[in-house]
Amino acid sequence: MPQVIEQFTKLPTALGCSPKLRLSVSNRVRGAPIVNGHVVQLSAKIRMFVEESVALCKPDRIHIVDGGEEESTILLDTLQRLGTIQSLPKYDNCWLARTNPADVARVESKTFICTERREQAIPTPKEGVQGTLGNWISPDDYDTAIRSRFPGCMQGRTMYVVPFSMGPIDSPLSKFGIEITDSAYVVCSMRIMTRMGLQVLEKLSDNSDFIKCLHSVGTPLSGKLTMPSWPCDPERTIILHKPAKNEIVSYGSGYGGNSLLGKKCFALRIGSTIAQREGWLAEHMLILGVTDPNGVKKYIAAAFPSACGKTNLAMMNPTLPGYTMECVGDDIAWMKFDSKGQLRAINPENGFFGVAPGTSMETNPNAMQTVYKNTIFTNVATTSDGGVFWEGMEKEIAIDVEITDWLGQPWKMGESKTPAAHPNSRFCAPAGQCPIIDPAWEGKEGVPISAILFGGRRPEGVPLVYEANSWSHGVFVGSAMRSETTAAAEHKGKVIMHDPFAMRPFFGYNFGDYIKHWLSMEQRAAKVGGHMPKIFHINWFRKDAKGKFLWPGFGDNSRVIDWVLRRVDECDCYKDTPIGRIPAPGAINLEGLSSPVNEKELFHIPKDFWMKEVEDIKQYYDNQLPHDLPAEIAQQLVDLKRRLERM
Ligand code: OXD
Ligand code: MN
Repeated sequence: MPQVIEQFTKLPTALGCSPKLRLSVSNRVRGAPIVNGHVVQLSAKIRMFVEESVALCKPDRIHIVDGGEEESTILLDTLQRLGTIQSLPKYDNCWLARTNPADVARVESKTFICTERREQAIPTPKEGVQGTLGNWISPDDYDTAIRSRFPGCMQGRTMYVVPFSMGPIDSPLSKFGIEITDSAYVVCSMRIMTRMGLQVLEKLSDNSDFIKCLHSVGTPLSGKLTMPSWPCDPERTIILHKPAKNEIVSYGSGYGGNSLLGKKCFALRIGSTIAQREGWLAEHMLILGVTDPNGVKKYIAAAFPSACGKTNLAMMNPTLPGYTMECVGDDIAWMKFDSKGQLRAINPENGFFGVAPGTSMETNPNAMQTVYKNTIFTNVATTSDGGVFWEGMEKEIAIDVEITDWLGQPWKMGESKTPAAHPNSRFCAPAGQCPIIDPAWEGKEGVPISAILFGGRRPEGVPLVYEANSWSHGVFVGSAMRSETTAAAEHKGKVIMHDPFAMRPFFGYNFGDYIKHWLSMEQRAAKVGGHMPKIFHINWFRKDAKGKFLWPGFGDNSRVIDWVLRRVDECDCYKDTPIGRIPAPGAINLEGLSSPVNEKELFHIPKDFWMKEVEDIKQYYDNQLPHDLPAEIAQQLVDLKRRLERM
């Protein structure tokens, strides 16, 4: 529904500078009045960024985001009046946003990395083959893309200046950013997903560098008196990254991954390029703390492609008696060696931007308990008692409630043919509300990582778990990862896609160089007297001949984690196979499982399947990385084939 023009927000000017100084300096940038905050709060570098952005985007007014409660209330109120969000009275401070149906997911085809030379950003595929490891844009085209979209794009609207930190503000592993955006939805979501506001401005007051993030939904008002409730410009959406300048520019989409620029754009794409330069890892990984029955605590990091149950694993309630699991993060890990050579991880985020469908009291009670306060839902269905609904919650709503689908249409369980919630609908909730949040989740030094897990949805052939024989074998396993596709991006249908390191949509630089960087970590660790964690591959999704899952999953995945951690302690509970080490018969603790599992089938390694897998991986490397594959990884594939032939 079209609504009234965006509000001129009247907020108390935030403190942080002397009142005298504030009075003596005009509170405008290039003529645009600052309606919240004061120009003297901006460091010279931030001010220059704001000036350039104002000159380009021509907003009517500027709002320097302070991150406070009062500001949040006013912004939510503004969004409500615009019709962008509606309140969910069943819960405490929860909101639902319904997007334009053309703006519902990350758009990988419109996401680019800008470097001088193409091969710095993406591998050169074999001639005639379409590259699938990211998109490159030249500096000239980058400038043209901006010039043809941004001039005047914020006319009639408010430009928000969002200072944010990826990682706990005082951690040496954290990095700061400034997101300039014309979306109040983005500001409210960034408040949940990052540490946002005046503390960050204070940190940057020494004029230190930050990641520049410029975002516009691309809907200037220019004379119009109304604005759509979900402003966007899907036809011209583009998401640009320039690692050499630590710069992100996003236009046309208000949806999460495209507009909350701290997440995929900064923490992964730009983050991975910084990590390569500085010798650490920025990864698409959850971080989980595991305490065993003896009270010994270890942390694992795990990479899964989007919507493969990462959030469920990150918040698992273990079924194995005596175990406790605690969540540090569900999506991204930044990992660096400490002075003793121990790899330590922080979760750079402050919230969860989780896929809603499939999340329920059965599959992830901790997530469900996290989302019923201070949460912004996007594209889920609503219930007539003021709550939310999505596929998977069928047993959790009263029978007599009426459901309205994500498009605002009446929806009937068992009758309607379309999903009630969009398959990529989300909850955006503060991580600190998770009942099993790890006590060390905001620790400055990060948590020590003992094991790295790779995984994916593999209905056939891939065992429940196997361990890599060495660091370089593990890196090979990560590079060869494949999974059934999901709804998190624009792909259609279920196909098994290569998603190396679960990073395919998120590499900030050439994947061949990324593999080399991973390989180099072993030597870096050795130099400071440390060693790399063991690497494992897991697959909760193997099916039997009738298409039934062979493994119960969820809390019972703790049984696999138990084996993984015993292997970290070098327990002799494994069996060598051509693909790696699998649990010795009986080594996985299956006691107390609600129904028996077919261990033999779960760990069966069919030679034909794996010979075909080797061929597929070879073809993938030949097609996608004909010039960029490190020799060590090519050798790993040759060795795997040789081991399989001897089977
Ligand atoms: C996500 C994704 O949103 O991986 O986390 O797509
Ligand atoms: Mn993700």
